[in-house]
Amino acid sequence: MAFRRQIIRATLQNAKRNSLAQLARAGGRCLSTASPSLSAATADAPPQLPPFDHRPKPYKGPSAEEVLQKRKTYLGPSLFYYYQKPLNIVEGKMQYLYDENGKRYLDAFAGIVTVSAGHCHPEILKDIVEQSELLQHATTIYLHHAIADFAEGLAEKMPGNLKVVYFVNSGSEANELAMMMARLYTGNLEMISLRNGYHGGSSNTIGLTALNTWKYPIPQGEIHHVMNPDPYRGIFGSDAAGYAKDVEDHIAYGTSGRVAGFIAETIQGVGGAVELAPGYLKTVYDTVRKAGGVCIADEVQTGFGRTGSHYWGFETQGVIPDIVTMAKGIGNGLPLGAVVTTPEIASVMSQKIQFNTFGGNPVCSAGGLAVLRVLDKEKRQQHCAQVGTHLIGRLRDLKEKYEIIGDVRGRGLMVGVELVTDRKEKTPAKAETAVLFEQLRELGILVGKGGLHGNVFRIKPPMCFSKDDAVRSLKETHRYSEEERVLPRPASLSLSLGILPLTPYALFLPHIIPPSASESFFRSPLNKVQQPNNLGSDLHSQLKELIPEQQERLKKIRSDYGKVQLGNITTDMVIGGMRGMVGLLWETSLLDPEEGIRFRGLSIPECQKVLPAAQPDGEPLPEGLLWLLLTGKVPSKEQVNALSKELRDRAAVPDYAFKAIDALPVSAHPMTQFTTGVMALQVQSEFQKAYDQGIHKSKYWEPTFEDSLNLIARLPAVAAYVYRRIFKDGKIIPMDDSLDYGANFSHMLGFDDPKMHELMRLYVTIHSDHEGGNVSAHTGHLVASALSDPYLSFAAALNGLAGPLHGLANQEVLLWIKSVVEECGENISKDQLKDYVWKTLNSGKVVPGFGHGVLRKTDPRYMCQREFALKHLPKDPLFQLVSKLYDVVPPILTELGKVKNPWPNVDAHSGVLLNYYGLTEARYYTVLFGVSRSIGICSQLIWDRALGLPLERPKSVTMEWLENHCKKAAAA
Ligand code: NMX
Repeated sequence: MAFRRQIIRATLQNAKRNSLAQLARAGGRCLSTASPSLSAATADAPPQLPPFDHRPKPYKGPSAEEVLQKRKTYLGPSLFYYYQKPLNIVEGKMQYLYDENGKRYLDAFAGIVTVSAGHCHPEILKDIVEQSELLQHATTIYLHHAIADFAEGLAEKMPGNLKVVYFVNSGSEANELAMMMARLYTGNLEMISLRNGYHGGSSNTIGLTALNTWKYPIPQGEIHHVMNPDPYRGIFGSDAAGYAKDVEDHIAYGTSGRVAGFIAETIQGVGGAVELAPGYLKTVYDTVRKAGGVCIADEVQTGFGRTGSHYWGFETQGVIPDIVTMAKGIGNGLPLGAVVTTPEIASVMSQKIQFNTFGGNPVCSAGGLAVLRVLDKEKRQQHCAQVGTHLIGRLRDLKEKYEIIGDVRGRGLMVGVELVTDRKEKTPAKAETAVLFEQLRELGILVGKGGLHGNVFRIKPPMCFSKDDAVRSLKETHRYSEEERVLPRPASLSLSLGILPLTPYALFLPHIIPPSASESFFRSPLNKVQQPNNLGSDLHSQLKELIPEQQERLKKIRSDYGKVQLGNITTDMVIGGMRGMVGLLWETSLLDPEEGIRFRGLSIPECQKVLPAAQPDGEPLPEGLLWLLLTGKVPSKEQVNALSKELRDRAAVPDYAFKAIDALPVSAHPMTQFTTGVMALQVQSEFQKAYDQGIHKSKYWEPTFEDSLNLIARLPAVAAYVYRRIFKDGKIIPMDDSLDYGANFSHMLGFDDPKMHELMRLYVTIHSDHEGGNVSAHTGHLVASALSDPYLSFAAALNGLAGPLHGLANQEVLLWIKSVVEECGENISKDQLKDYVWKTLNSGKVVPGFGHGVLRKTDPRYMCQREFALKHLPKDPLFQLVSKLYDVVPPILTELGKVKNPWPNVDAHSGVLLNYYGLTEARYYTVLFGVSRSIGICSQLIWDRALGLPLERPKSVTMEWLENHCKKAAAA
């Protein structure tokens, strides 16, 4: 509450300051009684826009408010607008825009990088008007010179054999067509695009786009998103080789080996002006072509000289694509797009009729040709180089001065300025960006915003933007920085003034983010989970704040959508283990068949990036993941450290739990011993105690929280006891108070190699949760729904985990691999391996570690373990064998014809890593899995209680019932 009050106070102060400053400007008066920052603002009169010889026409149309109302009534709710108070732009001239009151704005975003030559450029207008007066439309079923002239003009601008032009109406359409060409030409289906790329929002191109804020949950097609070669945020920095290798690996492991094509922007537009690591496209184009694919350059934003150094963006990477797509700047505002390719690729399109009603219509073609001519005549490419170099240089100077500027990048007039709250962690300064964005508008400067977090200013003005304009926009940014309204000089100063935490981000955000997208924005992982975490420093108080709003949310979903159908249940589903049936609420994670698991919206690589680690660039700490699963927020390092300590403080295991284990024969399976220990811990259940004392149901979550944290804290000691009892003569190693959860677990097991500590952190993190339908999670949830306490529920879950088709596969894989080595030696050839796989299958067994009930791609948990192995044990013979299996097994399983996912799952890799560091006893592995799983199952259990989820009780039917029902349905 106090925080909200602070936000409102800060907003009001800002608003007051702004309006006073405006008053002062309007009246030219000096407000001598103003606050120090206000007097600074007024004394230093704002620099004016450079003089410009144009008078806007008097505007007689409806007001901004009326337009907005009409838009809301008659246009789709997904339309969004910039600024808290949307701008009614009614006229444009070159690099300037005018609002309904005749106020002039410097346009540094060009109608989203579309107005290339300048708003209403007279020469272009003249050609458009002349053509419109003669003929607007007839289509290509008749001849017209405009389309042919324009195609010729465009082809002349292209290098190599890129000579055949197709005209369409937009960038999305261009990319649709390019993708279709790639598939038809190569005969392959799978496309590769870059994460953080944007290629359109139509139902096919949405699959190519790789920014969740723009993607509706519809089928995305055969598309793979590879690592973004982002020099600022990417894990390999500017080293293109690492990212290029990812493409090679992705083709080798994630596709059939043959692909249709690869598409990339050369400077990502919507993604925040991210320039690809130098040399990247060269290597990747080679790789893709070797895999049978074609290379597509998306020049929708980078083309036509905007980058300054070159006419086309791809030329900055020294490559010639097979297909080039373009739109936006090509028409200077006309709805126009094009695809240019080689005659050979184009020939595949002639097998059917390919036609576009408006593509290349006379008006657009005349306008497009005029754009080409004007850009050349006015030497706009050279101009972009000069002005852009100056602008980027000056912005880099600012970066030296202001901590908050994390990165200045781009080329020519395609510039990005990324704001971060701290340079080391590169935490997106979303709130600060939003505030500065509003204030720049107040000053008459319109920039764009981009990047997944909306923390990158996109400066991509009409190409006639002058040096004066550049200076002016810099001055404003700088002046406001100096006034400490938004960007106080060193960021630490702003923190000490308390300004950054007070930014009215929450108040601005809904106006900046698309209203319909805003929901997905709030759900979108990095935006949501990285919001400042101001709720309190411990988990319990965070939950206390979060629970009421989530209870309300669930209530609303039920009342608003309670009757909405989520799919049809078929007989197949009833008999087939309920596959594909949506029937459980599970908040902590969601599994996408193609993409793998997301923890509270974050993929595994994203978690590796944003969750606090014990070492620089190290693996995430499982405590951080627990925090994330419980609160939906990424914790700070301090919060994670506090949680580590809290778990250590809760970790004492009562002696009778060990005695219960000791009552079993040492030969009992480790999972049996482990579950026995967990059952013994139940004696201390706080939930059971509170229930016996008649606790009110609204308070159930609190003792559940206590039990869950105690259980998670105590499991490593119980699990380590089982290990040491069975395999190390019962010599117990006590906990080390200086270590975090994962490292301590490794230590108590007897492994103190720092790399094993890292492995354990990774292992626990990735095994923690896998949405709710898997056997262990589902069992825990089901048992808990009867109000069994967390110990009873989790013990039940462990019993499910101990099945060979589920968690026991952890042990089965290594035992199977060892049996391969025993029979055929370590240097087994692929042919021998194939024979061994067939032998396993023919003996009626499954190949452990391959296949999945939901996933339809290689498990990302497998991939991150593979990356760990490549980093730390690339030469290990068993790892080499696992790699070989990746080549050998999937084709065989595919050949069986019934396996839905022939690719490896998490279990295919974990044993080899553990074995390498000395944890060789495969029979024990599922216990490690069990410890990890407690984090996900208990987190959800706390929410089950907080949300008051009911007893789970699906309807079952008999075969007779099914027969009767289906017969009746068929007759009807
Ligand atoms: N080896 C041989 N046959 C397989 C395999 C495999 N790895 N995977 C699936 N099949 C068979 C499966 O047994 C079934 O055959 P049938 O119709 O004769 O009963 C058929 O292919 C169709 O199965 P799917 O629908 O593809 O898979 P399902 O959802 O039934 O099962 C698993 C998923 C994971 C149980 C299955 O793939 C499997 O048994 N894999 C090996 C064991 C394993 O690695 N388990 C760990 C899972 C880890 N994880 O879930 O993350």
